[in-house]
Amino acid sequence: MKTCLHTLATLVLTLATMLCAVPTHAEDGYDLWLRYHLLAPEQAKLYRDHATEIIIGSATPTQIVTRDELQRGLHGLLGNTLPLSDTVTHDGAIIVGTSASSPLIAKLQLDTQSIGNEGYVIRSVVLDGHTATAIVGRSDIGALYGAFHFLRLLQTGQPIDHLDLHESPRITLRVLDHWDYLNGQVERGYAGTSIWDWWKLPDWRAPRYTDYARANASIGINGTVLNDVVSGATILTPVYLEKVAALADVFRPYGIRVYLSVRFSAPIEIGGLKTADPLDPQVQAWWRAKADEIYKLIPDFGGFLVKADSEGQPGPKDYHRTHADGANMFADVLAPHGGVVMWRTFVYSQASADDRAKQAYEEFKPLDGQFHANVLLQTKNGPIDFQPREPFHPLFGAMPKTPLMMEFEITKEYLGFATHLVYLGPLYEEVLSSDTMVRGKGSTVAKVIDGSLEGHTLSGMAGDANIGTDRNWCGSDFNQANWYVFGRLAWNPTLSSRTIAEEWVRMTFTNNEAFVKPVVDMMMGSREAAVDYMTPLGLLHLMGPGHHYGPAPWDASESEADWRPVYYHRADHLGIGFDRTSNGSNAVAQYAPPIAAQFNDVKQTPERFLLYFHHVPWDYRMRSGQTLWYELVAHYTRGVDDVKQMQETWRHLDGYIDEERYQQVAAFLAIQEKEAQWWRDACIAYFQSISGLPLPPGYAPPQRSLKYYESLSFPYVPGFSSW
Ligand code: GCV
Repeated sequence: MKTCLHTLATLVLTLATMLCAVPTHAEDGYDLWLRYHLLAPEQAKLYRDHATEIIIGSATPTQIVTRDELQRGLHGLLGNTLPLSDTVTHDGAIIVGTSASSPLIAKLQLDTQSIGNEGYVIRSVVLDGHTATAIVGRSDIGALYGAFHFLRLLQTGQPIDHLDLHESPRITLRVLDHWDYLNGQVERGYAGTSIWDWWKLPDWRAPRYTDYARANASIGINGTVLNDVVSGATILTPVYLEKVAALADVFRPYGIRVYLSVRFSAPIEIGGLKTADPLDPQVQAWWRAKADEIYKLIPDFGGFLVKADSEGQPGPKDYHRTHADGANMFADVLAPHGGVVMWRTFVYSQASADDRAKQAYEEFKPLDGQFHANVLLQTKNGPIDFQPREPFHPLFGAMPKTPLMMEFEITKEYLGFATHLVYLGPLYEEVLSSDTMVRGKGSTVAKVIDGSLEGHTLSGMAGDANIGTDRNWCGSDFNQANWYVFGRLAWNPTLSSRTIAEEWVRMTFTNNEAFVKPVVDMMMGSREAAVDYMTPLGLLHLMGPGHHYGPAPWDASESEADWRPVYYHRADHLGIGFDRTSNGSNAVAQYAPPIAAQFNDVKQTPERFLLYFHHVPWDYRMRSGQTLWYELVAHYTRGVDDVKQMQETWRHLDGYIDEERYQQVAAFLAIQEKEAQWWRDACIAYFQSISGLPLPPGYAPPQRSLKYYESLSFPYVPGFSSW
């Protein structure tokens, strides 16, 4: 009888565990990583003693959302609603807030000097004779961030009984840039239309705005630029500013400030002036009045993002002024209100280009020291344009007197749109950990942008968002990881992308080790796979013209030379690659001398950047001993094989997660495989037509003719139209 009962109990426990591990209902991905599903019973049991009641300091809007998030999270994870309390009545209280707002926290006398205004301490304490967990910030926002961290510990199955965590962000401005238009289109958006329902704002504040704010706050994002950098001046009109103010109200409790992209020529377009010259007193007065109007509506408005003198956008050069003249005009009108200017360095003019890669440096480096204190120069991670792989931008480290802000692209404009599984963590990490050598070894890009290398207090990281109206926000479940890793690295750019991937997998899917490990491995290899099947060995910008979908290495149809793939790969019958050495465009000279020397020497250049810096013969001997042609074919082939391997991995994971998300990932991997094959075959067919070389033995020929690949056209690619 005893054995029978024992067997029955084991059966019930196993069944319960299975039910918790494998959701019985379909999921649509809406909850992102804030998916507070019931933990396995044995895990929940461990936590329950440390989560018995919630005590907040005062009922400020931020403390209320903090309390609500804790209640919601703990209810979901542990299955019971935690009572709210004012005093510690028994063991296991969670006390959250600041010492200014909570006498209980004040009593603890925790040292919060080092955590800054947005940091927090999470400490296991004894208070009034009871064990408790204190989540303490110097501001309400710090405490909110701490609460999200505490929930993450439970979501990822970590112990919470002896906590002593101190965290603070290393970067001041952690911002999402939305490339959203007022008509709902999203430039380079692959997840539906804009989540901002401008038409119904300010009266209808969709619940989704709050969920957006929760998701961002959970990873420390504290700013959002609502509109595209090229979206026109209408956003600055009173009708739209009211709508912007409504969004700012929703985001405020979550510590998220609103910013706007502004059009340089707005004083002409909506102000009735004849000029937008930044040194014209009337223009300055117009912007000053506009800034005052905005701050009246939105007292914590963050500031302006500006794309000027770039890709046809108006800017100070129209008036023979410099970028510094332009940026400083905005800086001066924002400074009295505490706002900043994020001035983009993504500039190139086709007229003067001998090498597009050099232009931002050439225009901005001489201006170092001329920008006012509240200007940041927002610089893309690489010198070209968010390619699957580029070396780090030479401006990082080159302007010691100016805060340089990182711009990463989260939306996968050049990396397979929504359907390719490409985790961008390794790309971001590769750039952030690159050594600029400007102040000797260890002068990493991360230290440039967090301000520590040159002692800047203002610092920033922006990510071009991949968010839209799709139910799963990002067009695919795995794309959510790219939003997540961006936020986590903006908080701390030295974190490892693997660690972040693991956190995300556990929170988004399951803690089951049999699932976590292979999925993290798959994510970590996914970016290299995409580089291999799209643009290996330092190639870049081989995508279809304008829309950037699929391969078109043959394309020379674009109006501007440096929008054409042929401009970038420069393949001819002798060899391939862009000579940026001292014999070529000399772009290498923009790097610090030790790096320049390395990139200038074909033998020292890492092979992943080979064709970015060098034009080399097809029979050039690679480190493997094989020819360049052989390696090129091998990389393209490996990329496809890697995707097949990802599919295989995923096939083994059926049953670990809900069917709905499982099936969509499987279907998208099939699309990725098809497109990876297309990329490989089209590129090999084209490069073979140039090199005239036979395929290396053992490598399959392209499935279709070059003519076929060249004939493909795609008039309705998402994320791109003639605007
Ligand atoms: C917002 C690339 C993209 C454009 C984008 C531009 C930029 O050129 O293709 O869509 O425009 O970068 O970052 O300004």
